[in-house]
Amino acid sequence: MSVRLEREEPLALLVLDRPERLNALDTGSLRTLLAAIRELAADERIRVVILTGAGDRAFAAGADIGEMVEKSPAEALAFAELGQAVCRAIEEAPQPYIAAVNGYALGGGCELALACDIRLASERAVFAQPEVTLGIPPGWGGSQRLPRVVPPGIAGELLYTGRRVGAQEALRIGLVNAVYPAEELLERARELARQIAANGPIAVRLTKAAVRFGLEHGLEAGLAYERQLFAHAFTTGDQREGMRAFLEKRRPTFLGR
Ligand code: DAK
Repeated sequence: MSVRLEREEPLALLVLDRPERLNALDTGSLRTLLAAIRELAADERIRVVILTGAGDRAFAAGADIGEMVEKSPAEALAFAELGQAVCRAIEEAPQPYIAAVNGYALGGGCELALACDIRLASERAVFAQPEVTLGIPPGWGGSQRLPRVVPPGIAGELLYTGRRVGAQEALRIGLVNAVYPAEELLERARELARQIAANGPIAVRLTKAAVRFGLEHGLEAGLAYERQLFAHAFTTGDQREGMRAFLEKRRPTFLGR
């Protein structure tokens, strides 16, 4: 099994599980991952997803170089489409995704983490887009998402050199939100996920949709979309419950409708 799906409702963990290859992503892993992301997207009981790597060495050491080496251009296109579809499915999923990066996140591994909404790192995390050192450009969105996550000049330097970035540098450039000792990483990710999951589930989904839409379509379109989603929230019981609970000085009980 190259990808494990573990349900801890209201959370789910997706674990890249091919430690003997440092969780390198081959076609089989990508297909399994895509199916799991789609399954979770349809499951309203799951409010937040944590994506991490099995073992203590890697999140994912990239696309599987052994599989890629002899690909024809047409096969390379199909492989890029599959990797991009996985990253897009994470962005389009209703749940926020937290990448818990516990070691190498190289190439496609870094690109997967970039597609997540939030990145947490262990002290051992190492990020890079080393594609140019292999004679290829990034193929799963690194050239597009890295400059949207860190300043474009920093992204350019990392993309053109393939240089590796350790956890502290990743924190400094805004590539990750926080760095924790390796043994604490998953629990810290769960804590953050539970904090998100305690909020109104519809509100969190609408907020992710608004953030993603605005990043892709610009401020004016994003604001128009935001106000529609805001108005939509007033058709839900959760809006009444959240506001009444505040006025009545009690904790809200959100039902997700
Ligand atoms: N693919 C396949 N196998 C990998 C791998 C990878 N990316 N990374 C590691 N492995 C394998 C190693 O070959 C080794 O296998 P055995 O020799 O034991 O059979 C095993 O995992 C353990 O790795 P090492 O022995 O090398 O461990 P070290 O601690 O010495 O080094 C390392 C760890 C992560 C620094 C090193 O393994 C390494 O440099 N790995 C390659 C990292 C890398 O360059 N990753 C980026 C891959 S490129 C596109 C589609 C996709 C992409 C781009 C374009 N299109 C179709 C357009 C994406 C590209 C990438 O992700």
